[in-house]
Amino acid sequence: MSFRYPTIAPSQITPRDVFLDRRRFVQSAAGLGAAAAMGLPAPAFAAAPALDKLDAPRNAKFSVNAEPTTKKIVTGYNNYYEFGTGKYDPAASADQMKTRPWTIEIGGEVEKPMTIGIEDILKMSLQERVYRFRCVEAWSMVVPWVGLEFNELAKRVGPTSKAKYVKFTTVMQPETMPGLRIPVLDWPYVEGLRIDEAMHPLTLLTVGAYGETLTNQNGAPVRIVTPWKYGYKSVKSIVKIEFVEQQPGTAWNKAAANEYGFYSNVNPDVDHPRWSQKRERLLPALFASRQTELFNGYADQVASLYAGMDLKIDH
Ligand SMILES: Nc1nc2c(c(=O)[nH]1)N[C@H]1C(S)=C(S)[C@@H](COP(=O)(O)O)O[C@H]1N2
Ligand SMILES: [Mo]
Repeated sequence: MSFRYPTIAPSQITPRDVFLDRRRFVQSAAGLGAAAAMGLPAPAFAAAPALDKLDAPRNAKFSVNAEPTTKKIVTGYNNYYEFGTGKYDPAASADQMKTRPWTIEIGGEVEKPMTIGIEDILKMSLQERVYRFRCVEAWSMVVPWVGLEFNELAKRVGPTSKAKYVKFTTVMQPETMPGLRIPVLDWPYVEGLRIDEAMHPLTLLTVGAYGETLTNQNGAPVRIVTPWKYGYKSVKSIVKIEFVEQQPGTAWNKAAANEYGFYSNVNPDVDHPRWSQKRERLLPALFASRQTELFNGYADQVASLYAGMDLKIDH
């Protein structure tokens, strides 16, 4: 197996370096066509396609009125532990991930199990939504995601009355994901939502951002975004979706149940055992000067899902 490591220590890479590196990569990828024409073998990094344009109308009803965080930050400062635990590791080393061909296997408690290719998902009714996005580590961003309501895909398979939860699984590519060798999480990365959360119109099956297809570090080619929950619920690079009867074990809950509950709704009154959730650092701000909002500001839309639940216990 050939693992690829960044040649510079991740701690030395600044967001600016990452940005310049990406540009260099896109430029060299443009040269690949010429190499192929001359019958030369494509270099290893040919696996990472250049980003495609993905124009989709903005859905104002489901967009916040806030200035998006720069693309440079959103594509340069990430959590994607399959590529390392550092915030700059994914941008530095995710270029090798293979995102074509790509299919999602959908099954479990459904009428019509199916396997759908990414090309078919890209043909569905895409829209842009500017969402607040909040990591449990108390930083936040505003991102113009492109995708479709997850419930539109779910309707195609017809969940049965036994489907109480949805389980999402990330791809395992040991040859491109050096982080899989480190047992920091129980791989593959698995996340789950209760069926009504998954079917909620805010839950976005996401294929792009900033008018382009997703970068690998942001979870190409397809991921979930649930804007009222901490970021780790937004599982990346999905290859399997299962409708299940029991609450699935999830990556972070299995790693530390007292720190990461199943629901993981953004809540200023439920601190992480090791830090407060009262405030957040809206990037690029250096200080946590913004007040955390209950359900990340989406209470009007999602609070009713949790009526009768004690949010301090079911956190
Ligand atoms: N497969 C996978 N999905 C993942 C993660 C991960 O490590 N692996 N990290 C999660 C966390 S903690 C966050 S905050 C978001 C980050 O998404 P972004 O890098 O697009 O901002 O992805 C989530 N999805
Ligand atoms: Mo996160």
